Amino acid sequence: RGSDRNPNRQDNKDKETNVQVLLRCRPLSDEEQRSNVPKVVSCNENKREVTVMHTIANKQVEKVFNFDKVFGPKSQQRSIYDQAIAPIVNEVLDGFNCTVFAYGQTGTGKTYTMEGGMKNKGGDLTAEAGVIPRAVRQIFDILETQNADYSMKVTFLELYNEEITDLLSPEDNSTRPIEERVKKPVALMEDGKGSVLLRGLEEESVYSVNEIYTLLERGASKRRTSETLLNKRSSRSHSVFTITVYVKETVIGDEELIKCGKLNLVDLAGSENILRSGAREGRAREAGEINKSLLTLGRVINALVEHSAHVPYRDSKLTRILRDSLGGKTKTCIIATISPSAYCLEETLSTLDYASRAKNIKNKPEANQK
Ligand code: ADP
Ligand code: ZZD
Repeated sequence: RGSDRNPNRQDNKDKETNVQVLLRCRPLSDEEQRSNVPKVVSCNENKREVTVMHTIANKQVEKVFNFDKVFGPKSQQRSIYDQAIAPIVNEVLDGFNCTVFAYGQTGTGKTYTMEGGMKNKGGDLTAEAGVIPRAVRQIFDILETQNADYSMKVTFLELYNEEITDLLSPEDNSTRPIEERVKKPVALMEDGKGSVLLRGLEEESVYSVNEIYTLLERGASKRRTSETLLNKRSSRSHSVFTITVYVKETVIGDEELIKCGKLNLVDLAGSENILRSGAREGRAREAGEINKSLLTLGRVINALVEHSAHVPYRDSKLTRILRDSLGGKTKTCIIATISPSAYCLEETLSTLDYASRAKNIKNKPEANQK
């Protein structure tokens, strides 16, 4: 039970770093522009400030939020990556574990930010490519330039209704009905040293960018298959792409050291699922609508921010898998995504509050040793 205690309480204050929280506001879509949807959000990137205009009892009220970085509706995939994510990837290659979460209402650009739009032809990145393909590219570029002796493994999973699906497991060919094909449950277990183990999850060793892109394609296609089976699955599921890099270091003498760093890239379920699941218990629970992992993530954040003695990591699969990213030794960044539309006001304010609270989480990043 001792392991459920908040590790952040007293010691090692000097090594603590706050979780970095970035805010990205998407542009109005063409259709929203055509129908003159009113905007209530304005972003000031230089002041790292987001202002939301709303009306309370016929009075115009402005609410201002500050973040570590703010990316307005015109921000490009490349600039977010270069400014916010590239430094994180460098840390991974220095032997740190790092996690990037995308949090926000469905339709605000979580998947666009983490994965991006269309696939690129022939391995070149398009302007639409998101964090995952760019991170993969940067990792290979750096290791190749350094002429490093390295190896790499990737996993890609989806968590839906507290069930883990392996997005990389080889498709067993169409002899079985489609609903049986996508199922291959992965078990979450403890390894005895306090870390979790995902039994049955395919860990693919990869040697080139194109090899990873082929795996991403497999993952994206498996996800599409399961989406057609379960209506709206994507907005209710979390996906976690993990890349682990091992770099061989030759040290003075002939001792061999292996530096290991892990990067988790997490596309969370739509945040509107929390509000809804709180409101409709009972029937919603049976329908699998209560997003236990998303609810628990919020509770874990609250417990950490309030320095509670008990942090409920064990209450959901997501928080068990990503425990070290919240109050642990991992460097963590949250990208909160919002829409500028007046019709999303309530959700936008809720996302901004949530993201502001998360700024107060402290981690104690520590490089891995092997
Ligand atoms: P979510 O994953 O949060 O549900 P999506 O990533 O699917 O949202 O984005 C919803 C739609 O908005 C998609 O069509 C996507 O291409 C578009 N979109 C999102 N963010 C941006 C952006 N920053 N610039 C241009 N289009 C965007
Ligand atoms: N967002 C797209 C996938 C989707 O929802 O299908 S974009 C990127 C990260 C993880 C999985 C897929 C991808 C994606 C892609 C698109 C089409 C086929 C395979 C993979 C992608 C985008 C740019 C470069 C590499 C991969």
